[in-house]
Amino acid sequence: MSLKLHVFPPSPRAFKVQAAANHLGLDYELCFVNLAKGDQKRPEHLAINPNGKMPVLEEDGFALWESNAILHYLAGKKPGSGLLPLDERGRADVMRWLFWDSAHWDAACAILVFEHLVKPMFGRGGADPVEVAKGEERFQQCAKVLDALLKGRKFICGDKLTLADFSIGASLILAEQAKLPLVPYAEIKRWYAGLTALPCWQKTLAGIAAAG
Ligand SMILES: N[C@@H](CCC(=O)N[C@@H](CS)C(=O)NCC(=O)O)C(=O)O
Repeated sequence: MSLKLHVFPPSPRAFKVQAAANHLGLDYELCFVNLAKGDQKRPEHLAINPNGKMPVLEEDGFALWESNAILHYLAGKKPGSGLLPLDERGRADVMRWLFWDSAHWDAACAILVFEHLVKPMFGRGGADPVEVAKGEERFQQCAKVLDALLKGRKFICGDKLTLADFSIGASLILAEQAKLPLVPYAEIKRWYAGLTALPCWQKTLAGIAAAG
């Protein structure tokens, strides 16, 4: 199989690329990057991502890192799927949300994932209250924008599922463990419930559970 996804499955950034590939019906080989064992810093991994991070897509000598760039590449394999609209404004709208994810949403969620989940999991001490407060403030700023946008909408870019939903929805797979302060955001919870009902979402979650 020529398409490979190098992932640590429990991570939202790994989840989004697998869920999108599953939705698109693409065949891929899952290459497990064990972050707990430092696989991401081994020479063979640094050769495909000098940042020493996952996810990484590899295909016929082409290596691509950054989860949102990977989503874009995957959608390009099935141009009719609608995940990346063909009209210029539709595409730009999706790209806007992918950039927003990288710059703001993922960045805010990552602080809380690190403090509440990664630290206890890897024995790196207790949560730092200053970091938690910073993460919660940034999360709330983003969540207000997203919640307001989602009023009267099924998906982030309108009636149709796009890459934006995979990119932004993925962080919520850890909402409980990372203590993301979602309680006031009814629209986000409604939208996310819709994503969790998608067969690709279920399949990807099942894969994480099976990987232990
Ligand atoms: N912006 C990157 C972030 C990638 C990233 O930070 N991955 C983390 C796990 S979610 C990682 O591999 N960390 C391992 C390390 O830093 O040693 C993306 O979206 O792909």
